[in-house]
Amino acid sequence: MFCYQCQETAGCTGCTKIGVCGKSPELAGLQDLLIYVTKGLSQVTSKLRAEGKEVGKNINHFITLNLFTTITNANFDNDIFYNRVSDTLEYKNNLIKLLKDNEDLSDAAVWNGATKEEMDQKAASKEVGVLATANEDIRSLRELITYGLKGLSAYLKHANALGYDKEELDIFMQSTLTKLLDDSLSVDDLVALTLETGKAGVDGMALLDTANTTTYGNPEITKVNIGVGKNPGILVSGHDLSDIEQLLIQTEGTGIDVYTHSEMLPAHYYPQLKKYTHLVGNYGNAWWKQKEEFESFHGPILMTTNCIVPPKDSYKERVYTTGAAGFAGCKHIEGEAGTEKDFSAIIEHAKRCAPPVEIETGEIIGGFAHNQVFALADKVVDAVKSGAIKKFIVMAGCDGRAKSRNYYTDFAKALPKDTVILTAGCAKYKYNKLELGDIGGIPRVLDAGQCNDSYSLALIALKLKEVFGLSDVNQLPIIYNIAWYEQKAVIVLLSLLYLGVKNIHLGPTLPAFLSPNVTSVLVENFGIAGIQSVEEDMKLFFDEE
Ligand code: FSO
Ligand code: SF4
Repeated sequence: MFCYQCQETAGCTGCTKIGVCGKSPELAGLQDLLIYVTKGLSQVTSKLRAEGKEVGKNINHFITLNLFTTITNANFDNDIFYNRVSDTLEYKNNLIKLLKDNEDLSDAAVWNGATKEEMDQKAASKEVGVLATANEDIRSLRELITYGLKGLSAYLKHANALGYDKEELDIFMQSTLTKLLDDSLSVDDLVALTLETGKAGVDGMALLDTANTTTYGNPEITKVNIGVGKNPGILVSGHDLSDIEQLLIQTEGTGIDVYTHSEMLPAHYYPQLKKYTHLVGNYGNAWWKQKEEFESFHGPILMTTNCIVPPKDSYKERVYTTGAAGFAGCKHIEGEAGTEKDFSAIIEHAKRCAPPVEIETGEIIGGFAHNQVFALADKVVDAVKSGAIKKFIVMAGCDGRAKSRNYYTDFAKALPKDTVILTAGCAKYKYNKLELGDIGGIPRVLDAGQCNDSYSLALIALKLKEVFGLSDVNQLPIIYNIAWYEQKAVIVLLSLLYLGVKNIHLGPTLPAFLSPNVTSVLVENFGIAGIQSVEEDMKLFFDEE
């Protein structure tokens, strides 16, 4: 196996024996094969479109889900991948029959395998997988784009689940996957395609933002309880708001409480979700602490997306998955995007469980997405003008297991008191319980929501640029110090680059999939940099004053 798609990749170079995430070599091969045949299917859909033929929404959603399923920590169930490869081949073969011209299709589009053995053999062949591209710069850019598309697929899937589609994005995704099979594309072509992927990222996050806010209202300032109640509970993790809504509806009046976990915390900020009185709080922290926290929760846990940590036997039978998430041996709740799911098995399970053990008490505050911040704009602008707020620090992104990530807690603590952190994603758990205080009533940690709500942070920056009459977003007093872990953070990064944001600091380490030459391109054109010690970075960011 060879996988280097996430920040925790072995030795900061690549997982080759087993994934640090728990992914086996067999599973890694199947994920590579799924990406390969999805590129093949995309070549066929792109050719069909070029011939003026329609491609159904079901195919677009299927391709989106294929990509999402291969994101870090989303799905650990080999059988799901055998099935998805097999379904991909079936769709593709049916669509090939509709092509007028089926000459010059790539191996990815013409290969077929009917049995698990054939799939395993193909997965291990030299055509499939990251190392199939020999040139390290071409490989680096192909993977950067692939991971960006994986991140985009997650956001599109959530929008699709709420009935929102934007066909141009599906067309872009599929034509780009096809281009990744094209050996005639140069480094320059792929750099350009990387920025186009960033544009699609902005559009994808905008689509999801519209889907979320139209369906559930605009996030508003909300205090979220981090203690527990006396009833048995169901813990909902991941990012899919339509899943938690359906569960909230189905648990109403049952005496079961619903808690959010990790990236589901922002569900509390939406008027149409916070209205449920049995949505009682947020339990625990970021994804990587789940082994201890799922143990003490006592009730069933619903994983709606990543990040799954392979569960311990002691609580595995309480873990349920749905959507793109999966784990062999855990019950999967079926249901296509946009359909009603039946959560009765989880609800019945919860009734047999003890209430959660309280692991902390108090409240955290959030809900500072664009609409809420715009409502406070006068206050924020006054604070900047009066000098009460000197700088904003965008610390969006992900949390993770690496000890080096304590940097972000220490960094937040060391920040001057006249600074405000803008955050989104699970990175916030490194500092959202520190009680950093407020500046004239504006909390020093403004949480916009999930990682895709980084879109809100970009809108806020653009609004500030407008209010202060600046010509360039980089003239704002904003520092970008982003923590990444998996592929959704990659599309957020590409989106920020597309929006023209410069000098982003990325940590705790730079991606292993960036070759030295590709890193140089990013450094020269965008001023991308890593992080140093907290002390050095404090000097770097604040010493000029
Ligand atoms: Fe975190 Fe996991 Fe939201 Fe990611 S829970 S790490 S970037 O899936 O998507 O922030
Ligand atoms: Fe390794 Fe990350 Fe790939 Fe898992 S997803 S195998 S930890 S690089």
